[in-house]
Amino acid sequence: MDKKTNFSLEGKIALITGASYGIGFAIAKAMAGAGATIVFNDIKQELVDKGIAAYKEAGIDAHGYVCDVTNEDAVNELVKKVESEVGVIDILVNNAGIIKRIPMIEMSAKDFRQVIDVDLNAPFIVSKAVIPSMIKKGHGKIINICSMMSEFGRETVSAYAAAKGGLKMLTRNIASEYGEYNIQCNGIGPGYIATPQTAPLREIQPDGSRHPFDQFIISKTPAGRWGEASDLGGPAVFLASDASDFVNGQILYVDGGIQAYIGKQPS
Ligand code: NAP
Ligand code: GCO
Repeated sequence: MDKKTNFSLEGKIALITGASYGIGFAIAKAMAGAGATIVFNDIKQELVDKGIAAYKEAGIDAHGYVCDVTNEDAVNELVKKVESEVGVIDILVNNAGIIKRIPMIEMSAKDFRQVIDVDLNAPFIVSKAVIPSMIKKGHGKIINICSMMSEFGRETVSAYAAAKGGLKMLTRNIASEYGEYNIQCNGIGPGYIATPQTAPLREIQPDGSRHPFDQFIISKTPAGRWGEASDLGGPAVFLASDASDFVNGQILYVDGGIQAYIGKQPS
């Protein structure tokens, strides 16, 4: 098999942060399907347990750990534990993330900082913790889960857009600084995906109609649908595989074409 068309992840260990459910879970499932050993973390033991059960149900023997990715000591502890119990991490997916939808002038600095902490500081902390072993091993893949808000703003998501815009540039900087060690760092920019994070934007209205934002996204997406978390699995496997060894510092948008489309005229 020519290395450049090798999409297999056999023999590779992948850490996906915040992957008990949602996009992280879907990416982990796809990577397991390509042969990777899955390691994931979540903040609460009960969620880690639920995640392990869900992976088992999917036929995956995942390794789950409790860890708050904003806590540098806890992250360093996690990486040490994983290296001794599972092995050196070949693939890191910085997936854990939160959003707070608050008009900016009503948002407290505390809330703003919390979003930046999880969505930007944590990918820095976890990447910093895994890169030294990747350098020793002679290869590594880092995939940061960015967002359309790495490119666009919208009402009420100032902290999230600032974090995801920063995450795009952190991705490019890691690519620049560590490319010489055969470490590739890229981003995936999902469009609007149906997960718990976007559930409030899809709530059925009291009159039984779709949420106005739901209708807006449908009109802006050529495929006329929200993305599913599973739509991100293939792109993630590609960026985690040997086949993407010369792809570095890129953000791969998986948005169903929203960014290419002016939008359907309202009927
Ligand atoms: P989600 O359903 O809210 O899941 C987020 C996950 O991150 C949860 O497992 C959560 O655990 C975990 N997490 C949050 N804070 C953490 C922390 N400090 N330490 C460890 N784990 C933490 O979100 P999602 O929709 O799957 O999104 C996953 C990623 O994709 C996020 O980075 C998000 O910004 C990004 N994204 C989502 C969309 C979308 O449309 N859904 C689009 C673009 C980008 P808890 O349940 O314990 O909080
Ligand atoms: C929002 C949504 C978005 C999506 C995603 C789009 O409130 O606009 O939550 O931010 O989560 O990031 O790519």
